[in-house]
Amino acid sequence: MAALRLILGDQLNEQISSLSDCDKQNDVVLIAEVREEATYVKHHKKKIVLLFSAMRHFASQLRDANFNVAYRYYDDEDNQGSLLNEVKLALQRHNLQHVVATFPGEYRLLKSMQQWEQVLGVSVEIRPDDRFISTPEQFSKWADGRKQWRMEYFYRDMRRQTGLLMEGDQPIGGKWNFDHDNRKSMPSDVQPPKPYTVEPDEITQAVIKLVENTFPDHMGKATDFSYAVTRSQALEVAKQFIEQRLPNFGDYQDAMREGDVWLFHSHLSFYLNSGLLLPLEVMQMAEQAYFDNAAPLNAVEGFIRQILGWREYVRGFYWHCMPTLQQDNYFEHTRALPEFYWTAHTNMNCMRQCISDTKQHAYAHHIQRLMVIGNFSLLAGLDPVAVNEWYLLVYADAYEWVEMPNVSGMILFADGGKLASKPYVASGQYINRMSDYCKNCGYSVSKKTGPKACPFNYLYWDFLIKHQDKLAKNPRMALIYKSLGRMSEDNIAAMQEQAQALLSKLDSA
Ligand code: FAD
Ligand code: DLZ
Ligand code: SF4
Repeated sequence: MAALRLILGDQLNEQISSLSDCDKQNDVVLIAEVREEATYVKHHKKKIVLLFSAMRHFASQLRDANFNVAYRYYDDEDNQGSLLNEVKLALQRHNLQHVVATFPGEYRLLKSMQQWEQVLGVSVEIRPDDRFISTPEQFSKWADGRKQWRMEYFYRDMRRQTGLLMEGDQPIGGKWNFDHDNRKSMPSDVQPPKPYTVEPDEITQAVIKLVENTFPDHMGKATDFSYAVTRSQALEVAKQFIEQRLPNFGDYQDAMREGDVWLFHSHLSFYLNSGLLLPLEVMQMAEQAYFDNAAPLNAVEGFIRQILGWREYVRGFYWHCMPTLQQDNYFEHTRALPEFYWTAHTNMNCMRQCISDTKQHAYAHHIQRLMVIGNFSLLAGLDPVAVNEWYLLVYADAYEWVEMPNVSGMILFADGGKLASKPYVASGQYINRMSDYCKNCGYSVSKKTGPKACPFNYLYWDFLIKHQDKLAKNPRMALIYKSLGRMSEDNIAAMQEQAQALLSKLDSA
């Protein structure tokens, strides 16, 4: 039976399962820019440019390969505004009775697609998304059999399954994990290479105009957009990463530097998550660099761990824990986001830098997301729903399957410790060790109380005191609570008072 083949904005790859047996003569491939997907949160302008431009380029790539493509532009007069209604219209126009789609990346969309058979009166086949190495069922089976879901053990299974960096059933180098050699701070004379940029072509320029005019109140600017929008450009980003950055990836994975958001990271999440690149091919490129002696094992293993470990793990975690994950709020936090999450106007230089980078690029690297913005979000008791919404809209690589486990699980501990064995909280000392932010800050990182004291310091201790009932029994927190026990009552009272004053100021602003 001839079929309508639906390709979502984050499924832009010719190998996607919904295209696998496409009849180029009779089937129609639908790609649709729609208001519902572009506005269910106010995505950063660069994220919309990235997707719409990549969708338009992908449609043209499919046409060149003789697929019959129905492309729906955002400003088509009869644009239906939602995927459901675009599918409905395409079925009518092309007289089709069957839809083939690939499993989407968000729960809300899956639930909607699961109703389509009933609503549209046609057959709808939702195929697995085999760009991922593991399946949601595989994760659930793995998780159901154990008390703790530690990424490390899931990752080892993935290494065995793929054979990546394996010698028989043993890890190459005799260890699964080289983190001990990683995570150095970055000396000031180390100069990361310049990031790859692409001059916008006519298609991208038209999208930039559309986005600036249509979404004026969304975050950021579209006019200085320079990301890859085709598979060949994305492959060039990957190639340059492997050649220029991968050798230092492990060493400086956790480092932060004022004025440089790109450092030695890969910047591949935009392309992995939208389909322009496939995770397995990128990991194989990195593994080959190790075999060619072009990158050391600590860097290559560290990079592969991020994709084969974390990326696969969070996707399995998301589907296993939804829909309850979106309501989880272990610490019962309810504070609204401070205004500076939108403006970056704050005296805390680390927050100012990380939020400015985010606004400018729709990107921040992992440690900025985790140990600066994430750390503050937990210490300040921000509402998990509001924090999730912020992270989903500000980053160009954000889709709920990857954003929500990182936010509710990794940074907020809102899941009560299913993903992380302890909350990722730290005082200003950590930020000072891993960055140069504190040098240009109005606060003093060495002070715990007083007008110049670093807010991360007193918020950190205040958080630990407030949540002692929930955290003190955790063996991984024992040392910290021991230090707290050695502090004088006066010192504790002063920090609590100062934390309360700052939090009240946030509430009243
Ligand atoms: P690199 O540092 O070069 O890492 C290589 C790849 O590993 C990334 O491209 C990504 O695909 C994968 N990866 C690394 N860490 C993670 C992780 N924790 N979870 C899943 N994949 C990972 N990543 C997203 O892709 N989308 C998100 O919406 C997102 N939200 C995040 C929110 C928070 C609070 C935190 C702490 C992390 C989030 N991450 C998210 C994970 C990570 O920060 C980004 O994948 C990474 O910064 C992307 O930049 P990069 O491609 O240069 O990554
Ligand atoms: C993120 C996004 C945006 C901004 N716009 C579209 C769109 O117009 N059409 C589309 O098919 N997909 C879009 N997407 C990606 C979807 O939101 C994504 O497929 C779901 O969130 C599931 O991951
Ligand atoms: Fe951030 Fe504190 Fe350092 Fe200022 S002193 S940059 S607030 S950690």
